[in-house]
Amino acid sequence: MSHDLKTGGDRGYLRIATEEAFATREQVDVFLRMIRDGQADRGMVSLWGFYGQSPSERATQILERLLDLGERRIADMDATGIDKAILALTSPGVQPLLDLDEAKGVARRANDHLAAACARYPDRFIGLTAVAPQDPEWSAAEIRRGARELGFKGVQINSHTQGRYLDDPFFDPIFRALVDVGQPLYIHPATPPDSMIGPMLEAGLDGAIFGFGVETGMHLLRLITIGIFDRYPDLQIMVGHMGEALPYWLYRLDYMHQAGVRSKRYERMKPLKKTIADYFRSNVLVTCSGMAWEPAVRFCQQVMGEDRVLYAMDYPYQYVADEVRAMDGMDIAPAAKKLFFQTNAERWFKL
Ligand code: 1DF
Ligand code: MN
Repeated sequence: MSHDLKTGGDRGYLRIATEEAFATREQVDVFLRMIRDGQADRGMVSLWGFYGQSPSERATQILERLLDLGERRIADMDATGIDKAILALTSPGVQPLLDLDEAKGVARRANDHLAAACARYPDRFIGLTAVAPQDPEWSAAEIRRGARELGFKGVQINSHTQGRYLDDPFFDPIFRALVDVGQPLYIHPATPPDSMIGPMLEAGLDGAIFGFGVETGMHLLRLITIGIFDRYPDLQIMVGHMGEALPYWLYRLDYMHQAGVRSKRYERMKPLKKTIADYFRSNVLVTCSGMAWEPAVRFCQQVMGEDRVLYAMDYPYQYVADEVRAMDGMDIAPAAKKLFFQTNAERWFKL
């Protein structure tokens, strides 16, 4: 496979990349300060101790690209045939910040900065709102500002917030705001919290290689099993990396969940209106970020439906032209390919 990658739809579809990251200098500087001051969790030390200050080519190239919301990013999109990028403040956003006012200020300024970039490149950039779930009421207001004033099309939360998960009723104002504005929630990975990271970190498995997926898949499962979609039937939750492994587990998840409910083994595990697999076909969307792998894409299309699997590049963490070519070359019907690259994103983000 060696075809030219062009924007403009020469293959019958536009390519809309749905998990694309940017950073602000202020955000990275706060991470580095927290690492220096001993306020960072082990995951931040591992992740941002690397990307924020390693002299390696990977870290320096990625940091430079994260900080650019201008010509360099557009040139990289042009070079790989990406028509539109759905942009979000990179993980872990502001979620580890201990000072609430600082967290809200960094998130609000990142949102304003992103909105200005989207205004400069209105047919290339689409924004997602960054929030500070440490303050759920403020986050709800920021979700409404993002949707109504900044033109953003969804919200990204980077998994746990200082060890707390979104199934905690504390975070309910965030879900009410999402349903109010009718936008999807993208649950992006973060490194696992200190309570979980130990054996992964020891083996170098805490980050994107594996820990991200374990943490984020578990997070979505916590939400499903608490009944989030019974409470909010119109809510759509997206996850990257081909569903953070959950689609492959669906059979076992449902078997064991139902066995657990029947036996009343866990107080928290209550009957749900639907099976877990059925929620994946009505309320969950997956993207192929970091997983440009045809068998996994087709498996998800088979178990979730072709309208629930979306393209993502994960720029700049995985900026690989040949992965775009591999996805172009998938042996799936032209109509399914257009859904994957273009129409599903237009539909679910209401572009
Ligand atoms: C990495 C990967 C970092 C992804 C990310 O954000 C990220 C990485 C800090 O490779 O360290 O978003 N990713 O989604 O695969
Ligand atoms: Mn990512």
